[in-house]
Amino acid sequence: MTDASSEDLKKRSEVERIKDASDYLRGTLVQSLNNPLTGALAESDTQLSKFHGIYQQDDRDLRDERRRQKLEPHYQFMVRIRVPGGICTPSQWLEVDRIARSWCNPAIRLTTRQACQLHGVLKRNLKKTIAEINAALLDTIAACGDVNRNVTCNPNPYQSRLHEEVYEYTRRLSEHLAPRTSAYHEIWLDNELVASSRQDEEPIYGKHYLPRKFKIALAVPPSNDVDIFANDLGFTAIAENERLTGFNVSAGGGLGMTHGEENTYPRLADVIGYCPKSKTLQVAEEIVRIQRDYGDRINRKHARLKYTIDDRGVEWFKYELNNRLGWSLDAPRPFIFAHSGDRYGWVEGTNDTWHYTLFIQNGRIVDTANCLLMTGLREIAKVHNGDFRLTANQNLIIGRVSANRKPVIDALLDKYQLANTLRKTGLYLNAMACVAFPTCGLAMAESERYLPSLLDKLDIIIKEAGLENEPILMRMTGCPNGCARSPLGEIGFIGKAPGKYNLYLGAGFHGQRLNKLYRENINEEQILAELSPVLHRYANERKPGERFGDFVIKTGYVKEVLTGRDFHS
Ligand code: SRM
Ligand code: SF4
Repeated sequence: MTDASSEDLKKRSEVERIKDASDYLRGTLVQSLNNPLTGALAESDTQLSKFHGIYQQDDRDLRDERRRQKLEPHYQFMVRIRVPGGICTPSQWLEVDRIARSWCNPAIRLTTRQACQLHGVLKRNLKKTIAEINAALLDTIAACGDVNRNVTCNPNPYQSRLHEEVYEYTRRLSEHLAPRTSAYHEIWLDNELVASSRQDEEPIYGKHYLPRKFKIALAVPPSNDVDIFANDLGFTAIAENERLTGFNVSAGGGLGMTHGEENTYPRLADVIGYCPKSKTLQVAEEIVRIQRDYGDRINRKHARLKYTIDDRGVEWFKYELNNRLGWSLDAPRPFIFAHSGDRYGWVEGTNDTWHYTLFIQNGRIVDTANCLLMTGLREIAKVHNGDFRLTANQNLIIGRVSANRKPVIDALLDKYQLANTLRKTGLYLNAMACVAFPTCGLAMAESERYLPSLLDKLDIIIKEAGLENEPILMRMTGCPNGCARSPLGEIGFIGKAPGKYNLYLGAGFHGQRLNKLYRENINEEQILAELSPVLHRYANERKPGERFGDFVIKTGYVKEVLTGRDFHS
């Protein structure tokens, strides 16, 4: 339960004690920001700043050199901007672009949850960065921390009407579950009006918030590009005659684990029932409350909803939920997911509008000697009057382009050579890597900086095998936290140490099955040697339409994973 006696609190994790003493997420953040003697925050504030969307990091490439020079680490901050459902306006894009070039590393990082991150913000620039983000009518509160995070929703421009309805629920869920404390406005926006009407109540979360992060996704079948089953809570849209009637509810997904600790594992959510759309917020709120009351507050490695459900059972969970709702979820309705990737290039939507999906390698928007991606997108934003849609595969959709504006966008895509990537293989276009080095403090191996060169080598094998057009889902992460959803890759890599990865095979093409460990702790040479025969055999022996993930199970390379608890067995 969330209220804790001081005896209880002693048993709980350190983060629980920090939350308890934080006065609704205020802590000593103001003092930390004003301390000129260090580029860092006080340690307890580094936990609280996450709830405000801010991670303290240091440049890991510089760590050794700074240590040698007896300097403190090169502290800097990552700021995560919430973009519910991934939709923002061109003027918001221009603002984020400007802020990135003013106060951060001049790059925007699109994330696997349709948010965007700015890296390299120095402590002295944090306040203006956050204030300017808010001035653009975006925010960072609850982008991280033990609360509900950015709510994702597949952008599905080719099903615009249904998507619009589902997007509306995405927005409402995001607002409904946002923290109510006025700490954010007081600290970052100097909002005196808010300070005088200080808000200290958290009607949904209570003063200890949740035991751990909480994630919600909404999906519009047949697309599962949000990987709905990787979320604590999922709402799969059920429609009749293209109008939304309600949602199938899924609960208990999460992908993180710790190497060598088999009681931590990735788990896919169970579909537990159907709710009419009018009840969506109530269902979400009660599930959040169950997790608030029953989630593990002692061991943070065991604190996600997936463990609450596995420990007590799905039937207990359904009973508890129905009890709290005062009515029961219906039986789940039939639905079919067909894919979890993005559709590149132009797609026609409704009302004479068009949408262009652009491949962004690993979500990194930056100008390089070879490609002025950031500049090109800025120029597009200046003339675009539709929207931008961030996908959960780290790509970008230039959305709602009118037919007469299409040639203008085409000309800019051409000028900045942004569409060149469409000539890449199906493996290339379906690969994702998490951030990892140099900013992520938890990285054990390279990911974003390494995947492109590995892909160039794998592409040679892919072309030899004649698999250029075969979409194969490949995911790489620099550690087992799974930020690029590596346990859902038909080919998954999880970093173990510099240059060494575990290789997993056999996830489902539309996000319906976890993969399984195939080889442990291997280097690049071994990766290529291991994958080459499997890919060639797939090319020669697959049945029409057979997916790589299914093939490697059928041919015995790995066993099928049926539940999270099976993952390590
Ligand atoms: Fe993540 C922690 C980056 C999506 C599971 N994640 C981190 C941190 C903040 C590292 C840290 O705690 O110090 C990473 C910051 C790196 C950096 O330098 O920017 C980080 N996670 C990311 C992003 C940016 C990866 C990307 O390449 O796009 C994604 C941001 C999403 C967003 O906008 O909110 C991101 N993280 C995910 C996902 C995928 C998803 O949600 O669909 C997962 C797996 C699903 C899940 O939550 O189980 C994920 N991140 C984690 C975990 C493991 C959580 C667990 O339950 O075990 C951690 C570590 C933690 O929380 O202790 C983590
Ligand atoms: Fe960092 Fe690990 Fe997440 Fe990659 S998977 S961003 S290395 S926490």
